[in-house]
Amino acid sequence: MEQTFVMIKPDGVQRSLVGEILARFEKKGFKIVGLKLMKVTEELAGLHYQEHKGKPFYPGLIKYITSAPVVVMVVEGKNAVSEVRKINGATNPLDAQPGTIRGDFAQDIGRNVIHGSDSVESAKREISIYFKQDELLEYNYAPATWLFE
Ligand code: DAT
Ligand code: MG
Repeated sequence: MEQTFVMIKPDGVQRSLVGEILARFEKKGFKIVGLKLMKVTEELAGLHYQEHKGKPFYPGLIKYITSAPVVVMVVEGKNAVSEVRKINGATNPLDAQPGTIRGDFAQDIGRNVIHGSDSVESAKREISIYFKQDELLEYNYAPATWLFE
């Protein structure tokens, strides 16, 4: 099973979308392996978005992501990385299909509500930025019997 890193960004928390968004991942059958509310520091934001350093939108992105609490989680499931990105929708909400999180809840690329890792390697890197090992739980996920043949 694959794990990926997901963040409900400050706008998602402020707009009271945490329950709605969590429900989408739960209903898909993803196992939640780690989950917490936290404030992203400048240092963590710099590590997370290092690939975007120097781009015109970078300062605004850092200001946004550090502006208020976020919810971070690690979810596990079949092809979790790409499946989560499908559920999230296109980066620019204007391109995101209805039925996706960004398509349903966002309008602006600078306030696009949710983050999901773009590859298994990115997921590993991002999980290690936001979670300590003992915050990731191993447990028996009862629905698995009914999710997988
Ligand atoms: P994604 O979040 O879909 O992985 P990304 O990694 O290319 O997208 O960019 C990270 C975040 O940066 C994205 O969620 C929103 C912001 N961003 C990206 N491109 C942008 C742009 N052209 N203008 C403003 N913000 C942008
Ligand atoms: Mg990205």
